[in-house]
Amino acid sequence: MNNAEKIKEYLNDEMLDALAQNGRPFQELMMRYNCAMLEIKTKLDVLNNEFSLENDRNPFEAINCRIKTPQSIVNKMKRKGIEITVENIEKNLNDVAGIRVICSFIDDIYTLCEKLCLQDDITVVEIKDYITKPKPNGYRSLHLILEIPIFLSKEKKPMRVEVQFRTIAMDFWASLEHKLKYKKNIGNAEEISAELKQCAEDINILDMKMQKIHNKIFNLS
Ligand code: 0O2
Repeated sequence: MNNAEKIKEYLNDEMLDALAQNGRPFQELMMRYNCAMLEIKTKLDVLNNEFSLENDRNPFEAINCRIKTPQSIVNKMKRKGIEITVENIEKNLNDVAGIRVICSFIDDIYTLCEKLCLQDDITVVEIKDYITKPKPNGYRSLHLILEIPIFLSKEKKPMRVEVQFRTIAMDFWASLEHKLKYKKNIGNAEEISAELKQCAEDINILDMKMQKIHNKIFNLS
């Protein structure tokens, strides 16, 4: 089975023919996203190491990396009404390579974000601060779209990676809310959305209280 056939079998969607017929360019694009994601992940690991040594604690609870699945890429392109080609994926999607950083405290999120954005091989394409300005459903996270060059054997390519920073509590909330988004035929969806929104407010209060207690313990302002 060649690459195009493998992709076609896995994808099982007529809209994916274009990608399947372009098996090799699609694989190359995913390889480039993977390399960019590894570079940013290494930078975050370095910051985590340095911060841990200086402050005697890890600012990150977890770092998770993922490359968007072909099916999820196609769903998003369809949602945005974009023709599905390899070129259009690179041009229009910012979150094919994604890193989620889970922190204990909100202040750590902003400290680490600043340190990452100041690195001179990184270009900050966009910052969406859904912590200061939550989404109407209550979603909170700090999203960065970063561009980083990857050095291949014959060329240097700038690639985009989305980094999402959130607290443990925000992550707990987002994973439950994500289930509501993708579950079909929920009779009481409105009631659940209202409950989730209230939970998001409660979580925010909790995150701020935990930050204050932490600051008191360590005599931080
Ligand atoms: P999935 O299935 O999680 O991958 P834009 O870049 O402005 O065209 P986009 O991509 O929606 O629009 O940007 P945004 O708002 O930064 O969202 C990017 C990702 O953040 C989403 O990817 C989700 O993973 C997450 N996210 C954003 N809003 C919500 C929300 O309300 N609830 C939850 N649980 N997650 C959210 P995808 O591809 O939309 O979804």
